[in-house]
Amino acid sequence: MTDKPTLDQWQAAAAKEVKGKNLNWPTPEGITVKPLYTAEDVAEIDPGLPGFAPFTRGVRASMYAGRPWTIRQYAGFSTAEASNAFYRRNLAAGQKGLSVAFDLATHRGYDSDHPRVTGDVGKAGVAIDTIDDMKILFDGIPLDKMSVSMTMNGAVIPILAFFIVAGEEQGVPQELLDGTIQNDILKEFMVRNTYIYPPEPSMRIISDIIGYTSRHMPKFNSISISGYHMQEAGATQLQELAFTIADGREYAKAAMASGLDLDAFAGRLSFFFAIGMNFFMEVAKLRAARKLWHRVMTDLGAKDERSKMLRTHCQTSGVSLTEQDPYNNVIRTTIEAMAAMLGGTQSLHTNALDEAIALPTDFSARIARNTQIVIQEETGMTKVVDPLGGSYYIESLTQELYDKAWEIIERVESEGGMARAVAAGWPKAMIEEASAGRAARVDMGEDVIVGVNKYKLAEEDAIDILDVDNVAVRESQIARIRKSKAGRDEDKCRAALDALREGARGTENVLGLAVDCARQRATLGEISLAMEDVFGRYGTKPTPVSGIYGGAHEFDKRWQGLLDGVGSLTQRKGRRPRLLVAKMGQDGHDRGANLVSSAFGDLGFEVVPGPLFQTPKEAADLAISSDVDVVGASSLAAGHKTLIPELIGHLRDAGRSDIKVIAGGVIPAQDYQYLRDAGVQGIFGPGTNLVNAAGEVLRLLGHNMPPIEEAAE
Ligand code: MLC
Ligand code: 5AD
Repeated sequence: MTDKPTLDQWQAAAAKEVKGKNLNWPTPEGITVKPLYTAEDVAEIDPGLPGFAPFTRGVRASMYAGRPWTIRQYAGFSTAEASNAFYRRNLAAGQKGLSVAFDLATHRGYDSDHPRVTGDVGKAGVAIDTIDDMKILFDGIPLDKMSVSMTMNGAVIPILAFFIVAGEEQGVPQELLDGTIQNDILKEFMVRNTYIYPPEPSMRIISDIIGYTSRHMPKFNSISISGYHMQEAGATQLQELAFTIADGREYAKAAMASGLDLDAFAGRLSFFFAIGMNFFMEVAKLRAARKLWHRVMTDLGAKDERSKMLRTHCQTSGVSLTEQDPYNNVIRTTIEAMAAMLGGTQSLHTNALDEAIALPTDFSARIARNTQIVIQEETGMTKVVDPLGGSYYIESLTQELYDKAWEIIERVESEGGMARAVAAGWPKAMIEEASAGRAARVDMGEDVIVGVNKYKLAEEDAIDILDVDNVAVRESQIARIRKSKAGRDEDKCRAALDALREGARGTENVLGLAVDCARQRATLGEISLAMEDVFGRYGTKPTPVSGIYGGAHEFDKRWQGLLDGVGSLTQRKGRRPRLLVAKMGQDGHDRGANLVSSAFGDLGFEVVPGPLFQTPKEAADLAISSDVDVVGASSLAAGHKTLIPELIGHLRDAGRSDIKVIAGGVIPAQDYQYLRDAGVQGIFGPGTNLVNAAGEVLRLLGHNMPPIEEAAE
């Protein structure tokens, strides 16, 4: 009989196989993943049982063996009619819950007829201006049977009020409404940017909603505390985990400070995480999240076990998907969906293969939905609860993430909580640094993305995409606003809005007052404005990080070539080249804009990081007053065909056609010619290598830049 091999023997055998190469994997989370985990790694770890505290293995005893997670696809575009028809088709084909995506005008509290939103209406989601739109959105969908999630944070008061009144007018009392409102403002200030009011009144709105729903809507989840957007903005999974739990703690504390009993509302706090490509890390993240939340709620004094259960929705990662060779996205999404379910999610959205280019079509939505249906109904994977429980690697990684996240949560706590940390700006800065590091690793080929920086196709096939005619949608919305206003009692409507304004000034629950406004046919813009009169509208200036992207390229010859190019342009002009990074319309996705600002700043450009939400005229004025050489318009929310040509028109009218305009972001190839005809001189789609893009910009500015590939040799 031979002795059992020891760990030392394994170590020697492995080292011999790889000739001494270090097999440890340092992850962006600061975790050193080893090539092997054994019983020794988990000797101290007891993950417990599913359905029991601290819920590491899941919040339900039977989990998917009892009831599978909810297939809940996030969707919305164009008008309420078009979105309603899309929802009904999806439900007939096996989707189980609804999840509404609103357009950016709605998010930011503007009616479709507002001059600031001409490029945004119906584009990134559905346009909702009045209670009549909301009723059409759910036409034929019984709100006492279907659970509905609504992703809304800025205009959360009018939207929730419309939802309640839509239920009422369908014959469903609010007690029976089942669903979730995102209502998570802290991450908006950090990464998503669809806020309206300053932080303090925004936090009060959240407490008002938690108070109202805990009293009147027992089945409704009052908040969806979201890490998703942090990961999309470039956060590591550890950052996403820690800041999300810290956000949850902050909301619970704020609601308690407003006089609510913790156990009266905590059972309806819910969560939302992104699931990216680091498969095991994502599984461990969800397990660690449940354990962390149990600790946080116990510390805050929760008595009811339901209050300590972290229930979550997940969405596969948008940022992990590519425009290039987009069929690979089906594979990526399948892997991510498996991580979400093995991590024990309650509800899941799987992204469509055209994610990096446009909103889903019926075709791409079908594949995305069927990804979940196939896992649920063909694989047997749902039959066993927490099947990865007990895996040496998973248990050890869960514990490591838990410990590291707890350190960050304690730092947040010691500095006065998450609202303070967000105001101080360090979580956002940490995320932007992680994002710049990741972009540099991708651009240098260290992190592989198939079809983008390795195994590239010689030629890409165009795919059919959904294109929304925002001009037509805007016209039909304006007609409906007019009709809705014509049919209302103006005096009653004004009185309800006045009462809301007064309530906002005082301490009355603003949601209750907004429900009265909705009953009187006040529009979303009017309800938002009544509160804006009291709270004000919030704005921030972007502050791009410096040194990270450039630092990572220090020894890259191509980077050196670019630095030389910027140097000679500077000499020739007598000043450094100047770039305005412009964000127009209500599109708050600023990851791309921040990256471009950082990278060009590191190259020696003078970068003017434009404020969010500019009109084309404001962006043109800023370009002229800053005397820039080039404007880079970053567009991730489909407004490019309206906004960028308008910007060019304003520059031309001012006699400054010499200022060059380039465009970047989520711009489908189908739109390139349209933009070129409008005068755009360079277009950089998703997955653009910033080093190559910078070379093109230098050439555009008249520098005789050799092609980047040659420079690399
Ligand atoms: C579940 N149930 C069970 C069970 N499993 N009962 C017995 N045995 C089992 N095994 C019960 C639950 O207790 C619950 O009842 C009911 O079934 C429903 O299950 P659930 O697990 O609560 O699922 P669901 O209703 O889908 O709720 C999931 C959620 C919720 C709690 C995470 O908050 C949610 O749906 N969130 C979705 C958020 C979302 O879609 N966001 C999109 C963001 S997109 P009971 O009575 O206990 O409730 C975005 C992009 C962008 O943000 O930026 O624009
Ligand atoms: N319909 C479907 N998916 C959407 N997303 C955003 N808007 C919509 C919409 N209207 C998805 C994308 C994006 C994430 C924030 O949500 O996957 O990455």
